[in-house]
Amino acid sequence: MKVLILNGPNLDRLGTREPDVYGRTTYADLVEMCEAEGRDLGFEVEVRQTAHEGEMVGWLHEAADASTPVVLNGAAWTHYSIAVRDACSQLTAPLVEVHISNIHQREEFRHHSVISAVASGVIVGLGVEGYLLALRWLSLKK
Ligand code: CA2
Repeated sequence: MKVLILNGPNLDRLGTREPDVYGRTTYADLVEMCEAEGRDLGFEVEVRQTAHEGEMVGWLHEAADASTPVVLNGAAWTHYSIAVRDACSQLTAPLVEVHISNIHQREEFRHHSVISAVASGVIVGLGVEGYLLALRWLSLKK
């Protein structure tokens, strides 16, 4: 079974700055970790990142049409993109929203997610391991 791991703007900069907030794992490391976890769980995992909202919406439509489970870190879009939320609400398989940092301990504008209400579940503040936990939860739903 395929799982799409979709990442929003700036997540490709992981490991290059703000290590106190996001840790030292690079985006390339994250991709490798997710692919390895996926292999162990018997998933075909594809990790993507974009700073283009329309591209993200297109990927979510692709997942909706193929009933592919999604792990989504919408990054800044989490807090304001109704377009991303509306695309998420059309998904036909589970959606796990992941945030590396604990958005509730940070600036007030990060406390609200427009995605959470349409997600199956949310993992926040557990670092990049949150992605791996999301994959494990999805493996229980197979
Ligand atoms: O904690 C998360 O995973 C966030 O989704 C990350 C977003 C932020 O806007 C959300 O509020 C919470 C930011 C992604 C940018 O990540 C960087 C990592 C390292 C260096 C620069 C940016």
